[in-house]
Amino acid sequence: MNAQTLPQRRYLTDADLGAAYQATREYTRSLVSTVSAEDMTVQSMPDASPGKWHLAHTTWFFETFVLGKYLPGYRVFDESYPYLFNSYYESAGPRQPRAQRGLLTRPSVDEVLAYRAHVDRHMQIVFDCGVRDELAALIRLGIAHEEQHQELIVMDLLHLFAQSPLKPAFDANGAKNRGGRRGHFQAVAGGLVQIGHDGDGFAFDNESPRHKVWLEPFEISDRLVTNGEWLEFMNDGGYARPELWLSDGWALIQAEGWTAPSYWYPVDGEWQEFGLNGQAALDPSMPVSHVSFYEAWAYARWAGARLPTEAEWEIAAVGGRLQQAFDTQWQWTQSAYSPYPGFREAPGAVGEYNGKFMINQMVLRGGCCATPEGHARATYRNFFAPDKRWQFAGLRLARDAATSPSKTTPSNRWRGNEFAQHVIAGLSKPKKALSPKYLYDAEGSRLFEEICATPEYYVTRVEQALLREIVGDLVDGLPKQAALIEFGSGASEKTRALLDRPNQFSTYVPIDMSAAAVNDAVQRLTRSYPDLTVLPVVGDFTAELTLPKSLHGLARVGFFPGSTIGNFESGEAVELLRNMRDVLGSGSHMILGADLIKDPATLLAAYNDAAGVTTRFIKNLLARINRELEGNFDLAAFSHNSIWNDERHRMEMYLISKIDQIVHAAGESFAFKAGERLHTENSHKFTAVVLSQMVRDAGWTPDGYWESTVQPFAIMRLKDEH
Ligand code: SAH
Ligand code: AVI
Repeated sequence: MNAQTLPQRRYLTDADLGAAYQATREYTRSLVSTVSAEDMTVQSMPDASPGKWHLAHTTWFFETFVLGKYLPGYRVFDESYPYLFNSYYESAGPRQPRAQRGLLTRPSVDEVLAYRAHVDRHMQIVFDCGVRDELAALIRLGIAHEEQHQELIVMDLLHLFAQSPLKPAFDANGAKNRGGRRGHFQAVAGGLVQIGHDGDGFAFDNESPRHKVWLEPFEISDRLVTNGEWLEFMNDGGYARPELWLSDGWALIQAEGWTAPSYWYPVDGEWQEFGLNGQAALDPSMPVSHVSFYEAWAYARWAGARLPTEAEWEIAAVGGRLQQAFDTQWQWTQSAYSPYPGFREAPGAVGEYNGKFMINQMVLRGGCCATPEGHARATYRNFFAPDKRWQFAGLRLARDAATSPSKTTPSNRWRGNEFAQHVIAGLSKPKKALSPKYLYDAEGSRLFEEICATPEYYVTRVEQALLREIVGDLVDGLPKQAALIEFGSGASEKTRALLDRPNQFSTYVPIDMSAAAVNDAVQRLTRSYPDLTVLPVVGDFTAELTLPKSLHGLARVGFFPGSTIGNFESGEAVELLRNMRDVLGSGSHMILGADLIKDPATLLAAYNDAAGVTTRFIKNLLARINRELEGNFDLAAFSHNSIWNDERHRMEMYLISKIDQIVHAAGESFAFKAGERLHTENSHKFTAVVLSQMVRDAGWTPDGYWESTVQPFAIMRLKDEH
C-alpha cells in the first residue's frame, strides 16, 4: 500500500459556498437518520453532548454569527435558543451549563429540525444576495465548525451506546477502518523546515502562521499502533508498571482503575471491543483506538520509542511517509497545544473559537474514521486534554534517529545472535523454514503445555499412561541410584512416573533450551522430591553438551520422551541419538518415547486442535521474532495449517502468508507472497521396525519395547554395550 495522499484542499468559491453549506447540513441530518429521539436527548457524560444539542448548536452558530449580523431584519427562531445552544462564546451571552445539556428534554428533536429548516431558509436568502469576502470566510468557518460537530455526534453517540447494556451498533463509517500490518519506522532527515497553514484554502486560525522549526533527524512509523501490539503491552504489565507512566497518568489510571483502552471488555477470558459496528472480538490487526494521551505515552515508552512532535508529524505527512494518517484514528503527539509564534486570534466573537483553549491540552494530528471527507489536512491541529479518550484517538511511534537501533549496521548488531542468524538464513531460503527449537521461549513452553491439555493432542496423555503402566518392568533393567538425564524436559511432568520409584534415581538432570520451563520444573520437583539432587542445564541438546561434573561415578540413564525425536529428520535423529550415547557414556541406558503411525484423522486433529492452541503456539514463533529481533510480523496476516505427509510419515506444520507482504526482522527485509508457506516443524511418526533400525544406527542396543493399546505409541529401553 502506498503512503496516504494528502487530502485535497477545498477551494470553495463564493458560488460553491451555497452548495457546500447545503451538503454539510444534509450530511449532519443523515448522520442521525437511524437514531431515535431518545438516543438524541441523553447526555452520557459532561464532555459529550446529546445529538439533538449538536443539531441545534451548529444551527445557532449560523444564526448568531451570520444571520444575526449580516441579514438585515432577521428575527431569531426562538428567543430561548441562544441560551440553550451557545456552547462557550462568552461574547455571545450566557448559556446552559455544559454538563446539563442532557436535561433539555425540550425543545423536541422535531422542533430542533424545524429550527434547522428555518435557518437554512434564511441562509439561502444570504446566498441569493451574494456573499462578500468577510461573510464568505465566516460561512466557511461555520461549515468547518459543523463538520467538527459531525464527528462529535458520532463520538458522543458511541460513548452513549457503550453505556447501554444492549451495546447498539451506530454503524456510521465504521467499516472505513481497516486493519493491516504493523508499522515500519521511516527515516526523516529533519533540518530547518516550515510548518503551518500557508494561506491557501481554508484553515482554522490555530494552524497559522506558517513558521520555521528545527527538527533533529528522526524516525516515524508509517502506520498506527495496532490492538495486537497494545495487547503485548498489556500482557507485559503495561498498566501495572509505574516507571512507564507520567506521574499524572499513573495517578489517573489508579483512580479510574484503567487496565485497557476504552470500550475494551473482557468476555470469557478474551477481549472484545465496542465500536461503531457494535461489539465484537478484538481484531489485533486494527489500530488501537480510544486511548488517552497518558496511555499513548506509556505505550511509546514501553516500545522504546516516543510520540512524534506535531512538527515531525506534519513534515512526515507532507513528505508522503504516513499511512492511516487522515481516516483511521487521530494520533496523539507529544506537543502541547500552544500558539504558533506570531499567532493572532481571529477578530470578533469567533476569536474565541480556538485560542482560548491553548492550555492543558495535547495536539492530535491527522483525522479519523468519523472525520467527514475533506475536513482534515496536514496542518490541522486537533486537541484534547490528556486524560480524554472518548474521541477516536490512537498513536503512531517516533524515535530519535541518533539513538535508533537502525543506525547501527544490522550485520554488526545481530552478528552474535544465534536466533537472528537462524531467522535471517531460514527466511532467505526459497522454501522458508525455521527450526522448531525456537518455538520454546517462555510463552512457547507455556503454550506447549496448553497443547498437551487439548482433547485432540493424545501424545502426552498416551505416553504418560503407558509409562505409569510399564514403569515396574521398565526400571527393572536399570541400575539403582542412577542419574536420570532428560533431553527436552519441558515441564518434567512425565518424569514423575520414573522419579516416584523409590531408590531408583538419586539425581535428575533436566536439559532444555527454555530457561523458564526448566526453572518452573525445578521448583516444583524440589518440593515433591526433597531427597533428589536436581542439576538443571539450560541449553541446546543438539549442540555440544557437557553434563554437570558431579554426575561423576553415577550410572546414567537418558530419558527422551514426548516423541521429540520425531521433530528431527531421520539423519539428524540418528546423529542426535549417537551424541546422546556419547554424552551419557559407556554402559549407559536410555528411555525413548516415540509416536507411531496411526490414522491421519487422529493426527490431523491433534495438530490442528479446534481451540486454536497449536496455531497460537506456532504463531508465537513470529511473536518471538518481533519481541527479540525487532521484527514486525503481523500475526493476523498469517494462518496456520498442519498436514499429513503420507510419503514421509510425518505431520508438517506451516504458517501461510495471507497476503503479499514485506516483513522486517533482525535488520533485514523478507518478502512473502500471498499463499507462501513458512515451514516451522515436522513431527515424524514411526513404526517399531523403523525405530529399531534408527537406534541401532546410532549405536544403541534395544533392550525392551512397550506399546500403548490406547493409541499406537512406543517406549523403548536402550543400552550402550560399547
Ligand atoms: N519432555 C516433555 C516436553 C516435550 S516438548 C514432554 O514429553 O512432555 C519438547 C521440549 O524440548 C520443549 O520443552 C523444548 O523447549 C525442548 N527442546 C526442543 N528442542 C531443543 C533443543 N534443541 N535443545 C534443548 N531443548 C529443546
Ligand atoms: C514437542 N513435540 C514432540 C511436539 C510434537 O508433537 O511434535 C510439538 C508439537 N507441535 C505441535 N504440536 C505439538
